[in-house]
Amino acid sequence: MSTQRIFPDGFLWGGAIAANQAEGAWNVDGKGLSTADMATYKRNLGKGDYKKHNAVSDEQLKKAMEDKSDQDYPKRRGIDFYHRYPEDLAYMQEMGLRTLRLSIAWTRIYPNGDEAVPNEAGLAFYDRLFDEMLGRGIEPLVTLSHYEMPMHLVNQYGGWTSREVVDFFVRYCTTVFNRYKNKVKYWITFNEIDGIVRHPFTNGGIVPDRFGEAEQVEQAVYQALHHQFVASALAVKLCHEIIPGAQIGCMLTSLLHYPHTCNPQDVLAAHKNNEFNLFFTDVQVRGIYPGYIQRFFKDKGIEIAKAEGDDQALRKHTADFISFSYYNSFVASAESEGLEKVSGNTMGGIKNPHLPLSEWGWQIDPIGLRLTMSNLYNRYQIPLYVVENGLGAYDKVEEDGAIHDPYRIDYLRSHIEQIHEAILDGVEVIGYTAWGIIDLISYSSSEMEKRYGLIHVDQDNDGNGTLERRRKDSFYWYKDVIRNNGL
Ligand code: BGP
Repeated sequence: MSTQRIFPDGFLWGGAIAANQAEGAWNVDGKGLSTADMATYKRNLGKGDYKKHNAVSDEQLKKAMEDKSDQDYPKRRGIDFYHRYPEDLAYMQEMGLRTLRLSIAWTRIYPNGDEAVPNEAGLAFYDRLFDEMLGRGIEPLVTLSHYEMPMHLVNQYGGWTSREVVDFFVRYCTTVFNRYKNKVKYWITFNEIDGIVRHPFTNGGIVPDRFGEAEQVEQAVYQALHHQFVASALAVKLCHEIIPGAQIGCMLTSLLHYPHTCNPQDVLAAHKNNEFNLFFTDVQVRGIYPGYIQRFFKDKGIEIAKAEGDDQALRKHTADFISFSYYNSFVASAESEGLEKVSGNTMGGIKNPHLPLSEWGWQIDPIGLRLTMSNLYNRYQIPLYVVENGLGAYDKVEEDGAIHDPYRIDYLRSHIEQIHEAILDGVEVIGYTAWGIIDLISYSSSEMEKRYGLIHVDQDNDGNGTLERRRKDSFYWYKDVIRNNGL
């Protein structure tokens, strides 16, 4: 069998970043405060031991809102993409990227979220950015909401628990669709919409302390999620109306679970986790709340308040494609007591003895990507888009300035191989955007030194550094992959 893996013509090779982790310039040109600007870290003992300081109480939020510095808030700094994007895009063009996935910060367009008139300076920034991309032959893939929302909407309305936020989001979408209709043809509604279950504040603007008991938080989370589902459906509708020919997708965190053993109880445990992971695409692609989730709500006493027309909107305005992130896989067991766990990371779970771990304890599993693609495609039969995949690792800059990252090349190569396998199986794939194509602030730990980039950025966890950009070995490797349209 030939080992050469050639991808379909027009396959969109690319990279991915997000506004809140890259732009910085948190208080520039009229930008409002966002939930991402609240994210800080607690430093504990040393390397890799920065602990996320979750915003869960009003007290913590008040402190963060009053703090006007970016000292303890790495996402406020980002990598200064806001000012350095021409240089960054020049590197990406050199690499041959056909697309770049990025997000619009809602707070640049509507600083508070509920204004009647958008902020022109914010709109103008994305005009310049998209023009620069298009001029360099890089197609924008734009996420409307990537882990951030205006803080004002959190404080005045309760984040996505409020129905009114749907209207504000629709206003924001209408504005950006109209403004960028000649520049952006690929859109994504909510980044990792399933994440609200794990991170209510980041994804939903929900401050858990305001709800008291865990059950009430859960009730709030699913109500907020319903509002996001509806907002996503309305964004699909608007996008199709305003930008003929555009494609707009949903976005899922792939959380593939394997059974710990062939004991049917373990198989069932894995099945349930996998089914739950697909609940989010069932709503956004099939347009229904599936039976298994209705049962889950019933068992938990969760009741979703729906407005007239919600069910119809969900059913009618489904996603054009499914985009997803894939980093690792998991293990499920009916009885997890006594089993070895993966530690030192935010993903957690039972250890899979067959898989190596990243430096952050994420289980590296390329075949899991193929399985994910097969599962999604067989279930929904619409195109897939791999919009996040990559390895977070410590990198070392050698004296001559070189950065040798064979571990990252291995990771990317082995995952791209599996995408190719899926394509041979008939799975339709629009493209692949490697996460953190340029080093940026980690979402989960707010660290800078958890690096995903193929382009290095000289900045440490505390914000020290020249911000100078450098090509890593993986840069040259990916450039070859793209030039050859495959491996
Ligand atoms: C996804 C997010 C990204 C990104 C990535 C890597 O969940 O959509 O924003 O950061 O994970 O995660 P981390 O930065 O925590 O390593």
